[in-house]
Amino acid sequence: SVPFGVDLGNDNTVIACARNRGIDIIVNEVSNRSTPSLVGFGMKNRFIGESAKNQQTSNLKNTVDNLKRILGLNYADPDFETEKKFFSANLVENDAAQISAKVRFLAEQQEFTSTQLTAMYLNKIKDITVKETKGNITDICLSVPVWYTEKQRRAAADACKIAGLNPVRIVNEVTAAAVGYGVFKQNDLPTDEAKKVAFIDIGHSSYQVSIAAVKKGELKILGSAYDKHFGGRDFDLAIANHFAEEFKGKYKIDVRENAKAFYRVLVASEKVKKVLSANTQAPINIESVMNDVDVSSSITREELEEYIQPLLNRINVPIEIALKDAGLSAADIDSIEVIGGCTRVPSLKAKLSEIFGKPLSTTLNQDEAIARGNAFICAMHSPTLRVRPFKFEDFNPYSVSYFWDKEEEDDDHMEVFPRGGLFPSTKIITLFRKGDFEVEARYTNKEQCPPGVEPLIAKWLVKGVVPNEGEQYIATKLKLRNDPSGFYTIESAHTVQEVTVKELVEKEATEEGEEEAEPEYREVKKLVKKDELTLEMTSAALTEDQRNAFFEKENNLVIADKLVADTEDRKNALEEYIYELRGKLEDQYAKFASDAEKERLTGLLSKAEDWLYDDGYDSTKAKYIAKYEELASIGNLIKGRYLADQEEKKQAMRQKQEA
Ligand code: ATP
Ligand code: K
Ligand code: MG
Repeated sequence: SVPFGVDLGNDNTVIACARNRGIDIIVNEVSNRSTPSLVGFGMKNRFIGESAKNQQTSNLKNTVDNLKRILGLNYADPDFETEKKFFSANLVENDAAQISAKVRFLAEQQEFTSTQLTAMYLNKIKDITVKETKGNITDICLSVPVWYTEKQRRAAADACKIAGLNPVRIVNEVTAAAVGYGVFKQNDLPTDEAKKVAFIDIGHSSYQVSIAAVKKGELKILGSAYDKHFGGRDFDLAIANHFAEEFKGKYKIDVRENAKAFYRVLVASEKVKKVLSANTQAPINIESVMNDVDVSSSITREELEEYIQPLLNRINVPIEIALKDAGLSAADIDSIEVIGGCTRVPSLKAKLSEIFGKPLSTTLNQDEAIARGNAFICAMHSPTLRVRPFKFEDFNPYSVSYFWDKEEEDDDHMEVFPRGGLFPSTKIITLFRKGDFEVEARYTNKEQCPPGVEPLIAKWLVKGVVPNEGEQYIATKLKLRNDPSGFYTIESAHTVQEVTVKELVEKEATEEGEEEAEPEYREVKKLVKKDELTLEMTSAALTEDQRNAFFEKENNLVIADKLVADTEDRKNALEEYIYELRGKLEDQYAKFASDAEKERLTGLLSKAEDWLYDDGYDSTKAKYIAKYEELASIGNLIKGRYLADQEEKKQAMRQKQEA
């Protein structure tokens, strides 16, 4: 499998693969280095990525964007209240108390869960990569926001699996960029005292900052923080709201009352925002935005700054939290690396620079750094590829405790992975048990987590516990792990028992010539593994059955979409052939067909053309092929004569030259 890294952005997704001794960005079907992150549903097929973006304005209700904001989120989560305003599709609560989109697809109402929607999108991303690399794409390193909870990480992993991908690692976005920095800048990094780097990513929907200690060959994330609702889309909305107000007075229309009109203002606002990153003023013109009214206006950079002031006023907050976690002050930071599309906004850059009292660095490609880091991490996990060794540890953002039914122990729980610890990390605990038992992992403090997060992370039934005869309890060892993907798990469990073993007593080396002393043994008590225990986990992940059902459904949708695309291709080929043959019949083929043939073929061509606009407008792939072949059987006969004549002329010419 080609190491495959995906930066699933809320706005656009970037793909990287490790190839040719380096990391390449994979371009999509229209040669773009990033692909819009959305899925649309139509009468016949789905639209994913570029094609979804192209139909968005005309199919708002059946187009779902902002995928990563609803992935793994509960419908009742207070965050969803904030999110709703960014969606044009109808979002409903599903059986799992999570979010599904209710769309019109294939002429009926259908629902797809946020995990399915993300899987559809990832499957398209995989398809783009397979086409571009011609390689086998199976293993993926997918990045997610640092604020993703266990539930959302599980949903991200499930989405990969439904798309036929094997998530070798789920990694935090900023961490992936930092790893890329550590690897690609290897030779400029110190070997003794670590360089302190602040990595700041402000994208379409959120803002994340991580403080890292980077050395040659290794990296530690010392602190991470975020603002879940701070990104380009908030800027777009602020601009759009300003224009909506202005148009109300100026044109007596309320674009907010019309979803399509407001969406078009939003799209125009994003363009204006981008123009203002390089210019101090930008025009906006939308034809017939609603009620046949054309609107036009303009905005200055100062005005934009005014509208985004509430955001800019809190830009310091995540930085302060992350610095505090890292035990550092702004002055300790050696370098500030900014990434994400939104960091192109001049006022935002100025503010960041002011906070640190230093100019910003742009060593990293702000759009591609995360994807590149992911591809490198995926390559690290590849059994066949050898990459430069690089060690990185991430910051655990939420304290997690494990709970059990108290028996012999003093406590019934333990905080195992505290906030601020590094992961991956392992801790072994011993419990004294009479038989099978349950363990739960829970977030210790709800306040540390985004609001709305349920405390329970996962639970396990530990099976196979049998005390020794005559004993009430047996020591049970659990290997608890905050794994490389940030999941809180129990990796393995076993019981131990005390056995008495004979151990050789080591003696002073005997002098040469002295008689060999008899080996001496003593009896010692030792703890050895008794039984390996089985762990039955209930986590936020889908059950295998659920996942398999989604996987199958997704495969069927892919097959159906492919049939629609192939049918469309065959139809286009037929249409083109009709025009081509008709033209040639009057031109280069004219003298190679008899009048009777011409009449017959012209008749057939007209008939085929009429059919295409009538019964054949929406026909099957087989019928398009059959029609094509019917025409080609006569067309090829005439073409054959024409080609033979061409060949004869060529030969004649050659003979003439040779003579
Ligand atoms: P997220 O990281 O939040 O999931 P994302 O990764 O898709 O989202 P990015 O690709 O980092 O986001 O950035 C996209 C955002 O950057 C969009 O809001 C876009 O309008 C904005 N953007 C892109 N270019 C510019 C520019 N020149 N000036 C201002 N904003 C820009
Ligand atoms: K992006
Ligand atoms: Mg991003």
